[in-house]
Amino acid sequence: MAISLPIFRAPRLSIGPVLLIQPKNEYLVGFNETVMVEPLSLEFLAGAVDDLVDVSIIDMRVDPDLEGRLSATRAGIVGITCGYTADVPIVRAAARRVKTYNPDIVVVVGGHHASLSPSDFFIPEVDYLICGEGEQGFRSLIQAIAEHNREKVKQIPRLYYREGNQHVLSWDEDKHRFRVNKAPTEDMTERPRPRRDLVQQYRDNYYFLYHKNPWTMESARGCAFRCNFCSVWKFHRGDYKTETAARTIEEIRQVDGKYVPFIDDLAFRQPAVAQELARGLISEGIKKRYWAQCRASDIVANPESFYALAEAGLDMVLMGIEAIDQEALKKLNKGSKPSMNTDAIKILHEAGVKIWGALIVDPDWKEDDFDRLADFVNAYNIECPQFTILTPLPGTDLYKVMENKLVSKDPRHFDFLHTVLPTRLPIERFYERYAQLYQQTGMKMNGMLQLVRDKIITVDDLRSFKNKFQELINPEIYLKSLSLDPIIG
Ligand code: B12
Ligand code: SF4
Repeated sequence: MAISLPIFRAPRLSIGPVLLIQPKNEYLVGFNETVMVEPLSLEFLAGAVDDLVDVSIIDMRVDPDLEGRLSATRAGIVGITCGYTADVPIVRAAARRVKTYNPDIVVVVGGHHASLSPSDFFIPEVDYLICGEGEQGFRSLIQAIAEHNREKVKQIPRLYYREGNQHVLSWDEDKHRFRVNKAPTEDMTERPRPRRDLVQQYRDNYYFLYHKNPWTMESARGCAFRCNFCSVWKFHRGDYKTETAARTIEEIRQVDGKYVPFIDDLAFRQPAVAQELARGLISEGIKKRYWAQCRASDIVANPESFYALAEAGLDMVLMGIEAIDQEALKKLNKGSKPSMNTDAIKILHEAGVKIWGALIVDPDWKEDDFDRLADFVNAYNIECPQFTILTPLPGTDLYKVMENKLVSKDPRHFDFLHTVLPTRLPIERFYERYAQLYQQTGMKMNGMLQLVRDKIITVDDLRSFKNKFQELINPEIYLKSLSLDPIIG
């Protein structure tokens, strides 16, 4: 007879349940139309506290009824995520809605943008803000709140607490030493499991390009590089860490969907781990398709990893090509060369992996710069080009250099699809050329038709993606941003 062992859990705390909020950004165009995936950050946070309190997630991109959920869950604490700069006004608005509903609910904010620009949330409706990775800090905060222990709150590092009208930083280390790990680390492998079940009711609404019902995966945090436009290494303070292939395989085995995007900023950098992952997926007969963000330098240095991963199901790689000439790459401190990018493209194509090429459009461009970029994308048959406008993000090195040139500090413009810097071409012409880039290169429909033939996606999936994509090729959409209504509050 099987004996069931008792499960020892920390005693549950006597505070109201926690509701974690993914807000909805309705401004402008954004890439929301082409990708909307589960709020993995909130799933990890939920996994970090679910032995202490009841916890649930509302994804307002699908269910806008915040007050209904506050009432149904009787939440005593809410956590709101702010990953994108463009989300600042909606996060503030969500905090206000919570406090209007019930001023006693404790409001905590965190996330990528919030960590790099905390003062955006120094408003009376935000009680606490946690910078950096959230699992440990959020757990400690909930424990401290349950114990009504203000001193304990102040011991939590990189936390802002509200004192009257002021937000005060608890404490921070004097100087952080970079930790770029070459092998999996314990804190990654032992971090809580994401509570994917908490977004089950929203699953059918998530999409990744033309793939329905994607399940996202995380196997690394941070980045080993120092691009000057990028906020990732700033958020992670220069660290890079990974989990074991075994844990990743275990998680992949458990997810239901067929398409699995890895959200790591720098995936498959450690060849031994990448190859163990590929071998494991193959030997276990796990048949899914994967998407990941990888560096050209890693692809060129370890092509065998990518051949193995392709065999295991790697479908598409987002590669930060960024620029097509050496001078521009140097200006961005990208640490790569044009020949490295084109070599990596060839390796991936030989392996049968499609390329999502991330390319930066400089507002300072002349007409022929746009032509050259379109020619490059077509010449190298980049299946899924992504053109983002050079944007000095708060917290980056580029921001420090460019701050005095910004033509807008409206956070809604910081979505990489609108320029916040002056354009050399007249603004209408700039957006016309920008939108044309998508028309001139587009998504390679041949590849997509093959997916239909292979029954990986349906004709309807393809049609709905094409309709959403139309927004990106309409310059009027970008020009609308010039006359946004002011933000209230
Ligand atoms: C996966 C990803 C995507 C995916 C999906 C994103 C999504 N969730 O919808 C895709 C590919 C679609 C995407 C697209 C874009 N993305 Co993106 N993306 C990411 C990426 C790589 C990982 C996000 C993630 O899931 N991380 C894993 C989780 C576990 O980490 P986390 O979110 O940081 O959460 C932790 C902490 O922040 C904290 N935390 C988070 N929320 C909260 C809340 C509370 C209360 C607390 C206490 C703590 C806390 O705890 C969590 C666990 O430790 C980030 C980079 C990054 N490292 O964050 C960029 C990033 C968020 N994306 C960015 C951008 C700009 C975009 C794009 C505009 C274009 C582009 N450059 O790629 C588009 C637009 C998307 C859109 N919706 O309009 C920027 C945002 C910059 C900014 N300041 O606005 C980032 C930071 C990358 C970068 N530097 O370019 N993206
Ligand atoms: S752009 Fe990519 S490679 Fe460069 S620092 Fe950011 S995450 Fe790392």
